[in-house]
Amino acid sequence: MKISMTTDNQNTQLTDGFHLVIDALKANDLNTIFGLVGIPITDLCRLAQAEGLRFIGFRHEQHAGNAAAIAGYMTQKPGICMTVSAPGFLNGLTALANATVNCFPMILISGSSEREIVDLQQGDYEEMDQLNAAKPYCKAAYRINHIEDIGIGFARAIRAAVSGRPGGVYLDLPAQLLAQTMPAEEAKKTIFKVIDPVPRQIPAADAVARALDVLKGAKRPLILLGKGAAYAQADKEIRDLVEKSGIPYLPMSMAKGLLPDNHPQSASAARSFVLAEADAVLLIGARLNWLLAHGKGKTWGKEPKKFIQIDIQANEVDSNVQIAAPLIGDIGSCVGELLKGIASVPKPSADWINAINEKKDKNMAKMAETLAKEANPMNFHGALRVIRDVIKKNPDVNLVNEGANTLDYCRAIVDMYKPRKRFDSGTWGIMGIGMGYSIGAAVISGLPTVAVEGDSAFGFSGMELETVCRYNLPITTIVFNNNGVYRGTDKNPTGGADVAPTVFVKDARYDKMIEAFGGVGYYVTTPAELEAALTEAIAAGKPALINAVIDETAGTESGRLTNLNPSTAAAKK
Ligand code: ADP
Ligand code: TZD
Repeated sequence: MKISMTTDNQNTQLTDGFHLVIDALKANDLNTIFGLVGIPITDLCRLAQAEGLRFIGFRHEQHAGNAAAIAGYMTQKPGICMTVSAPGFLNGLTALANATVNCFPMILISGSSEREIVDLQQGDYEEMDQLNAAKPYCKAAYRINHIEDIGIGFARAIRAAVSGRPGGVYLDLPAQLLAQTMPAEEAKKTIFKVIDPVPRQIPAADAVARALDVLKGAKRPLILLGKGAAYAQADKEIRDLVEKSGIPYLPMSMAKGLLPDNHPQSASAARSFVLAEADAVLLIGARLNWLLAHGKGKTWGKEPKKFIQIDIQANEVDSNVQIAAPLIGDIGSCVGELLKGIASVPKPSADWINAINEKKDKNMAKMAETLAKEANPMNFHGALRVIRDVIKKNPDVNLVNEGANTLDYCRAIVDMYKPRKRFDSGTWGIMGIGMGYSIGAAVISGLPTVAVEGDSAFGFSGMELETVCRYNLPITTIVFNNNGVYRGTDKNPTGGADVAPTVFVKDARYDKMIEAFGGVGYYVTTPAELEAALTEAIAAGKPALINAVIDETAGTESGRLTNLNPSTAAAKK
């Protein structure tokens, strides 16, 4: 602990809130802060850097928050985002809410104004009741009012973020707290490392037996891996369970690569078939939300399914349909227990496996044909074919992905080979995670990162290119430029001067944006040019942006989610 001052009339050495906040972070190995400075946290950020923490400064708090969230997902430690009061806090709150919805652990730490003035609404600089504003959008929200509570306050925030179902935590630091002082020796005793912040949660033996019974009775079993399974870092246990059981599996988007996508048991290429035909489904860290059609309806076929659900959150069970065998605990422990009994489960029948393989072969041949077509101008498939090939040669690359068509096609076409390498719009289908997730992933892993971005999606966080360049991060952003949201062809039906709601400036030169900050820009119009640029950019390990010109007629409205658009009678005319 750094001693900051002494009192006048005695020799007691004092410390202050600034130092103790840094000490609490350091004691818990929270060594990276993603943030944006201003009153009252500027000195806190300076001091953090001086004390050896890494401070990554952003241009907008939402992206700092997204970087913290993805850092949390990658490390199982809460990612730290630091902001100023009211507007800075609110900018960060979107990221905190998104982290919570996605079950990523993070702590949003915001400075706040004078409580007395805020509570009487007397009009302080950046006045806001942040604690109450945060509460509905995160897992827990705390304020530390007294310097001697800083250690405990951080312990509560850390535990709330990472234990049980991970999520976002808000921590309010009033400006006054930072300036409070106390004797340094006493202060030392208040700061500590949280013991066992993610305790193992072992499932009950009868629940394990019930799950095994469902598997034993299944004729057409399926394993569904969600991003909870990727988060859990139980990679070996999960792989063993899949391989020893012989059960085909489907990875959800961010679980791609948990087992390599070219694994023979992957049923990705027969997704619709297995969801409709399976009679028993083992969910591992995946919720039956909209991304899985709520576990019912046409997607899930005619026959009723028996679900086994492994999750840490007991009340997730039965959220949409009845779960035959809930298995509550941490994924590592639950899968470990299932493994002990898996030898007693008969292998899936040859009929089931053959039917899946037949479907896979057919669908893969069809996809190969589509991908092989040389469309001019370049379309999504042509561009993604070469990205798929480059990622295959560089399996350590982190892949960030958002957009509509850009997201849906990329998820389907680009294979992943290692766990926790794919980061995307996730549970909310949010746009704007691109640069934040890329910066977080690159900073945490030190590895090359490629962001595959729709041109609309990119716009939400585009200014963070400056951040990418400032920290000289190995991030290559590929903008799929089709001149608009979904596509660039809509017309204003009135013939007026304003373009249609979905349309952008034609042939915008996003590649010039990164040049303004010293990065390398590429302008490509063919798959061959894209492949060359991407290969070069990854090898260089420096900030780059590839403006990939895509046929503006190629996209469909909302990508694969066209059916979620409410339609008006007028639109049907
Ligand atoms: P996907 O979008 O990939 O389907 P979801 O985000 O819907 O995945 O589901 C993730 C689930 O994983 C959540 O219900 C969460 O509670 C659960 N989860 C996260 N970490 C763990 C863990 N360590 N052990 C058990 N369950 C976990
Ligand atoms: N705002 C936020 C925060 N999230 C959203 N999901 C949207 C708006 C709505 N939206 C989508 O769902 S996808 C998308 C928007 C604006 C962008 C699609 O256009 P794109 O991708 O250029 O990024 P494609 O590949 O051209 O379709």
